Amino acid sequence: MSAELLFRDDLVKRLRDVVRAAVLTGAGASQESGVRTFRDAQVGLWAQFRPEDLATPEAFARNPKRVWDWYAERRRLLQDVEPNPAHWALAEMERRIPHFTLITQNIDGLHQRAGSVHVVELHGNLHRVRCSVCGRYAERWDETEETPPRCVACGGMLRPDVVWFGEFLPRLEWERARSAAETCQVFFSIGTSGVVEPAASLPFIAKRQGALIVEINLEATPLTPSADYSLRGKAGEILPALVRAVWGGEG
Ligand code: BV8
Ligand code: ZN
Repeated sequence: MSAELLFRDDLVKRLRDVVRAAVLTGAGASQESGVRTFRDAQVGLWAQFRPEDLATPEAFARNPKRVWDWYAERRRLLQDVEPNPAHWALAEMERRIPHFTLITQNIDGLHQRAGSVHVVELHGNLHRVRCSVCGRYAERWDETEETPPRCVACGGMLRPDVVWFGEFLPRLEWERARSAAETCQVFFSIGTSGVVEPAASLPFIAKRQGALIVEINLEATPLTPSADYSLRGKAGEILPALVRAVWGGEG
């Protein structure tokens, strides 16, 4: 761990007084847990595909087995994965800030495993599936030789309960995310390249109503020029240090 990170006094003071905060996380928040980000090239069997070519309804219609097997592989890889200090620090922030909404683009469920309670999963959850015909949800299903497995209610093919490119976001989640962006005093954008819409527009909605924008990311993004503070580095190092600087105790 490098020397204790120093934060601008005005940032620390603003955060100490904050009552309403919203956070948007992307794949970079899970990267230190060992979960590949979308910017990382696909590896092994999947090297010949781009996520955008697998995470679409067309890909599933064309080759449901290949898409199901890709998500099954990502689910299997998650079995050996633990939340990292970024997830723990965000769970601590939720306990410290009276009105705190954590919006995530990630589908790995790691925020909940680290103790975050109010999590808005904009793009769904890899551990949940639903029937592609009757829409019935399932948290458990029988793995069969044939993949994708079939719905017990109607025999339709099961699919991951995630939002694919070209699909609408779940309305309730989007409404909760947008409302948090519209009412927060501080908006954090953490570990996201800020490319995918409509999630990428959330920090700009917050900025328009006067929220303070804090970005934590390894690289510059389209949001960087608009951020009040752009903290360049690893979320798993910056967030715990920030929590300690603002609230003391275990970050
Ligand atoms: C929709 C679930 C309405 C699936 C995902 C043309 C122009 C503009 C928009 C569009 C367009 N064509 C289509 C669109 C819309 C499209 C879109 O935005 N496309 C992009 C590619 C241009 N959006 C949609 O389709 C959305 N739906 O618009 O509905 C509609 C309906 C019908 C027709 C038209 C419109 C649905 C989008 C949801 C897609 N599903 N995930 C799955 O996971 O398999 S998106 C998926 O990719 C993630 O959820 C995430 O959102 C995105 C990846 O982004 P990031 O999370 O940011 O990850 P990334 O790797 O990119 O970046 C990581 C960052 O972290 C990097 O900057 C890195 O430097 C940093 N980092 C790395 N390590 C660390 C770190 N930072 C800190 N610490 C570290 N340790
Ligand atoms: Zn069904």
